[in-house]
Amino acid sequence: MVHSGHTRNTLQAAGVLRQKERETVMTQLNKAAMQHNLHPFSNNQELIDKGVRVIERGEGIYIYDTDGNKIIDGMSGLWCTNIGYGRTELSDVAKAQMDKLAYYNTFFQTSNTAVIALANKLAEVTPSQYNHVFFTGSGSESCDSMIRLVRHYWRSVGKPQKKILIGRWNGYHGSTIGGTSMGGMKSMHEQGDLPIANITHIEQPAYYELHEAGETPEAFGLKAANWLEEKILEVGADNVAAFVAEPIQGAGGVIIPPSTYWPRIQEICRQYDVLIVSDEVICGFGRTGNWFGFETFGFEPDIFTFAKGVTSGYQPLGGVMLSDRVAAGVLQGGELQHGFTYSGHPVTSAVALKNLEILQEEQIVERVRDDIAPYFQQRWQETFAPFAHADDVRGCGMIASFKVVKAKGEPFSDPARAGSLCKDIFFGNNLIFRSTVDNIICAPPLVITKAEIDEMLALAAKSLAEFEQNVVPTLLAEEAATAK
Ligand code: PXG
Repeated sequence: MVHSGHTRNTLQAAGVLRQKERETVMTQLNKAAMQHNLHPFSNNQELIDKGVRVIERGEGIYIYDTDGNKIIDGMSGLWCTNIGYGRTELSDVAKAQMDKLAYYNTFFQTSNTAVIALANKLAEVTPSQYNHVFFTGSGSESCDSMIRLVRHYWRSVGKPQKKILIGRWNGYHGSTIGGTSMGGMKSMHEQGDLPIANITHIEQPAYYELHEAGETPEAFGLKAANWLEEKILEVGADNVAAFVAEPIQGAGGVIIPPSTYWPRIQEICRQYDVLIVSDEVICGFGRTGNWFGFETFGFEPDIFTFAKGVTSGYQPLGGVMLSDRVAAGVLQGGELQHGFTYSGHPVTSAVALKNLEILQEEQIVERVRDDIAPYFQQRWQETFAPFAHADDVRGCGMIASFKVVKAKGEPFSDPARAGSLCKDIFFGNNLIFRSTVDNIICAPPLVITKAEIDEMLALAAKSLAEFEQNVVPTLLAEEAATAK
């Protein structure tokens, strides 16, 4: 995470970029990082000159870089290290499994003991109607597999014309061709001639951005859900296969739908015989205070995708979980023409199983729901609501966000730049939060303690005060100059 040229100049002008950071940015290792490796979602040309931070080690909620900085990881890596760093139980089972059987596949009438145990465990920790899982290596592969399974299901049950999947603008379902198409990131669609055929999108349930004056969140939630009905009627219910959405949009900027949204979505999908797909890649495995986001928001998907938290990021693994209804359709559909070399990999499966056992044995999900998330959310509100340049202070479970704004209710004219400058200050203070447009986002490991929450939020408050003091005046002056 390196400052863009423009950002860097502003920070230097504002005296914010730390001497230490300037000195460490271009160590040999940082330069080497960019020599042969193209980085995801990065301006790789810019990074060649500016270097990157090289992370070497992790313990609990902390990571350490090669310059010796101790950094609070307020993002659980990329929303995935749910049980925190450094749990040697997971490396122990990985080694034991590699020593015993490093690889075998689940194609052509074979299986392995690790994947059998993991599939059983997933059937156990999910509500009773989910008993079949297809394994992949990532969230993106899960979303691609989901698209194929949805269409295969409708073909198998004699409705092959049901092909259209409806997603949401600004949703994120990964970076493969199917995942990018299903997602609603227009800048991603532009790089690759996407979406593919028979995928369409509706507007997101973003109350702050889209509500009308005087509209309550509950009324807005119903209106936003009804956009789905309008789309189904527009393209014809007989053609619609599924509605695909994250319970809370994560990468899209922590869009938490009003309580009325998901129940109405479920009603609409049942009425028009449209499958509900919940993308649980971020919300799954305890993040929202239940095992799955759909439990928090009160709906029952026909299919859900998962990845990230299933292994706490210790190994790359994802999957698609089918309800009994969908599984029955898929099972009657003949040979499944789909699969990855690493579907049901024994090592990733063994690590996932241990991770799920830890979540269960240490009652981490219950602790999030009853104790640590309520504390985190209360402290989040207390910390950021008083700031003049923070608005829409919000959260759910162990996800929280606020917007950096010109004034309450009034965004900066270049909101993405303001968000990025703010996040850079946090990063300079050895605290990793993420920014999406003007949303500052935090999703720490679920095992964070109350003392660590206090430490993290004290550092965050100090960083936001620095942003208000040192950067906001520059941004306001720039806005004033452009307005003239
Ligand atoms: N679905 C959802 C809901 C996701 O959040 C994916 C699918 C794709 O998963 P893989 O494992 O293929 O990356 C994701 C991934 C961010 C960020 O900065 C979010 C994700 C990945 C990278 C960065 O918010 N989510």
